[in-house]
Amino acid sequence: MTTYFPNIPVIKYEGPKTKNPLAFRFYDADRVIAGRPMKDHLKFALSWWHSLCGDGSDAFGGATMDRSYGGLSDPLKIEKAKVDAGFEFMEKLGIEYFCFHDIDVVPTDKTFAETRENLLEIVDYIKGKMAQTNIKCLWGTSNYTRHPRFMQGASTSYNPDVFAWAAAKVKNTIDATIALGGQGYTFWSGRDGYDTLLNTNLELELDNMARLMKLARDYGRAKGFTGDFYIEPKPKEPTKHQYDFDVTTVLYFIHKYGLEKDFKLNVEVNHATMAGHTFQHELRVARINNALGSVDANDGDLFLGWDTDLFASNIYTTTLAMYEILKAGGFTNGGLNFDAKVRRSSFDFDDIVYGHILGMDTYALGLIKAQELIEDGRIDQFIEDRYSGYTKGIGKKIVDETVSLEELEAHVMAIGEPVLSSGRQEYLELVLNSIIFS
Ligand code: XUL
Ligand code: CO
Repeated sequence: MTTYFPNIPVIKYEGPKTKNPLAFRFYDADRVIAGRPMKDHLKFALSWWHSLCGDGSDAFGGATMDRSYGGLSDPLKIEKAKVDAGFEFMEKLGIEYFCFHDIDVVPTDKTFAETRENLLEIVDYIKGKMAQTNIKCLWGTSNYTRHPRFMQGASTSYNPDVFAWAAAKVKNTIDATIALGGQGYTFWSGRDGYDTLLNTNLELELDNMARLMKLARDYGRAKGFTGDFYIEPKPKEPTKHQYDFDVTTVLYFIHKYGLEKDFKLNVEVNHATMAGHTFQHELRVARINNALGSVDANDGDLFLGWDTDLFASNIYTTTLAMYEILKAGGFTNGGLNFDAKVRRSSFDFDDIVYGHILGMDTYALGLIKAQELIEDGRIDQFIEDRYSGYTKGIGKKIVDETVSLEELEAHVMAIGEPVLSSGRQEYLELVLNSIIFS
């Protein structure tokens, strides 16, 4: 059998002290943390697009990576080789899920009817591989950035024929996702946004964006899809103002259009920082609204500022992220999808392996540290104590909404100036450091 990663053995846990680059330092799949094995907390997923399709090209230059899979030229053979390579990769790394776009798995230069046929053929091929492994589909999505017909948006295009194209693609991708047993379908807005309001009917575009989501929901449910629909926030790129700006904006949208029973958030690290938020902020907002669905696990480069999709290497980010995910009760249908790519200069196939080992270890250590943070309890206790005024007296009346403005005025006259206590940020950062570095 052809191997695409001949230098790569099955990657095993060897512990933090190992010097073996092809081993995990922290990811120990079956180690139980807070009552569940690490692999169930983390639910790592391969992103088909970055790892199997990405060729290193960027806005400034062409491909640096050979993705012909051994010099193949027949497009369908390449797609099948990608499946073979992807499954070999996932088995060697112990990754149990994958995410895909429609255009990641089929040749992209065909008619709509040919593309649909190809999709059915490749889905069957993937199903065959799935039957021999325990690898599952986390979620599917449709791409509407690549083709020029979507240059002015997909469901938000001024042109209803473009809306129809977007809808037809969504239908086929939902069919493929259901066929693969996927438990999620993600909407990432592509070019749904605007560059200037001088040519844009903002109200109609947002209404239409919701209309396609309602059609997708009704179609998916009618076809027996029981998983979650996700919306993935992103503030900009490629448009100046993407409609799914951040978690708060998407929550407003979900509620305005009555989508809250079926739609959750797929929160991406790099998109959070592009919106001027920490990843923890975005996860917290999703969590307190019971809308945390899944995560695109990457990292941004704060100096560059654009969507760099780096593999995660920042333990602070992953510790505070896993803290939010643990507090949310963990993933149900969602997981950690590596929407991350190796740098353009890391052009060997083996670099994708190092990227995933880095990302998996960074999230595994984040999980370990997040659980230590929770068990340590000092930060949670600090917050509980800080707000304890709301559990008694006038504070409780405010929370219970049994107080009037007159009563609050009388309270002020009785107490004079409030007695404040320190927010202790530096102390809390010291506690966080002491846990991360212990
Ligand atoms: C785009 C992005 C996509 C989505 C899936 O910035 O993050 O990879 O995650 O379409
Ligand atoms: Co993403």
